[in-house]
Amino acid sequence: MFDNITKSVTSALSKIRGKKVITDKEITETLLVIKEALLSADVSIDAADKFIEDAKSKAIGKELIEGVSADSQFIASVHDTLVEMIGEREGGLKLLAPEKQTVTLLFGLQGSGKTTTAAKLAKFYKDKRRVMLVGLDIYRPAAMEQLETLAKQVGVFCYTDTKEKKAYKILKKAIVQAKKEHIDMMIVDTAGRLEIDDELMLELRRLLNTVNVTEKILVVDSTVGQSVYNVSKSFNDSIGIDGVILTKFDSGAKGGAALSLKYATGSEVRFIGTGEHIDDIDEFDAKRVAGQILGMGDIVKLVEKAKSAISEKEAEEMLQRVIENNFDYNDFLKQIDATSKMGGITKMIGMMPGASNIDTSRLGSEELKFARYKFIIESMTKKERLALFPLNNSRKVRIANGSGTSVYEINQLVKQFSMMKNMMGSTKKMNKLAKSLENMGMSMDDLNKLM
Ligand SMILES: Nc1nc2c(ncn2[C@@H]2O[C@H](COP(=O)(O)OP(=O)(O)OP(=O)(O)O)[C@@H](O)[C@H]2O)c(=O)[nH]1
Ligand SMILES: [Mg+2]
Repeated sequence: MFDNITKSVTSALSKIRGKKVITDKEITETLLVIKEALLSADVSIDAADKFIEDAKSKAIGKELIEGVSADSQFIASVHDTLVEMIGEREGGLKLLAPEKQTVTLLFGLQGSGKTTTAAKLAKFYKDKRRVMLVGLDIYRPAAMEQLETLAKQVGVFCYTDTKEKKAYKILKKAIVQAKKEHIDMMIVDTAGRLEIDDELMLELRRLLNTVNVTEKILVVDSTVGQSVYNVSKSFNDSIGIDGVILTKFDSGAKGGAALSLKYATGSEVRFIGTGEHIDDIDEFDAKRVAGQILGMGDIVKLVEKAKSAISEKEAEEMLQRVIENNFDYNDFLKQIDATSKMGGITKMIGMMPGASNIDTSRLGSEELKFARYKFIIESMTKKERLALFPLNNSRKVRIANGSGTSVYEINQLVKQFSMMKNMMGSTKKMNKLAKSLENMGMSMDDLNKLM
């Protein structure tokens, strides 16, 4: 979805790759190319200007950190500035402890995708929370039916009332029902209007006065270009918004709205709708998006990690996860990160249970492959990284585009990941892993406790 920006940015960055010293002129030139790319993706001019100013002040005249190359450091500072512009908050809705009920109010203009998004969110959270959808579109009985149908499809509770003519009364009754059903997450769909008018705002305010709303989330059609900012500002001025969901990212949006919404309105993007299907929703993670734009994974983490070895705590956690057979892509990523710190791939392969039969003469290319795997995993969503479901083709294509790799490489990664998971799962091999961890400085006592 940020393909064009990524293309221009990576080609600008390639000019400074591998340089020992980057001059101020080179910094300025590179940043100007990035600014152009942002503008052509519909990022607001103000945000693009601020980006240049901030990135310059971070990069020009700064001393180099020892042991980290000049180009990595510059890219890391560009990444930081991008994240500041896009948003620092993690995506997703605010969740309270289970059984503490949250009420998320969705609102927005007509046809922006509120009802569809409500159902997508229900599906997204239904494994973690007991979800109820609530329909408050009192103007169109068909809208309530639409929600009921979607709720059935997803398999969550749904509360609607086609006879009641006051939205806040329906909401009140829904709350009572939700208590009975021990619902801990209510997602409330409201009626849309062609334009922002007093009547709509009055109705929303009435709802806000009726119940304790956890978050007010605006749903905006991203294909309207720069008007995204106006719509968001109007709603924010009138009732205050906690976050935004941008829909229809699949229908030709250039991405700029997602990148500068926070700068323009102070509200952060939480999710992006990427199609009409119930699964077409992605949590919006600013750091991941920034990495994507720079054509690489999370470079900042890369720089940080280059400075610190894998901690004992991490090793311990990883072991525990292997014992519980929860090994996921995050752990795989940590393993890859740990390679460089533990004396390269040869040593790590020696430490991997059951991996001793790998042909070590091909290690050079293995090293490269692992670097690419890292980019792939960093382009996955949080949910995908948990490896709870197989990646379908459209996900693979998205990840391949985001990480500058190919579906073929993703398939290879999936294969290797499954192999590693299996190897690690067997208890016989566990002892070997325990030994390796001991080599890393964990005491046998710690291991015994864990095992
Ligand atoms: N391509 C695409 N279509 C979407 C997306 N989200 C919603 N839609 C479509 O947009 C249209 C309107 O969606 P609704 O969910 O009914 O919108 P709404 O905001 O509830 O509309 P009103 O209740 O009339 O105000 C439907 O045809 C949806 O399928 C998206 O992310 N991508
Ligand atoms: Mg609707």
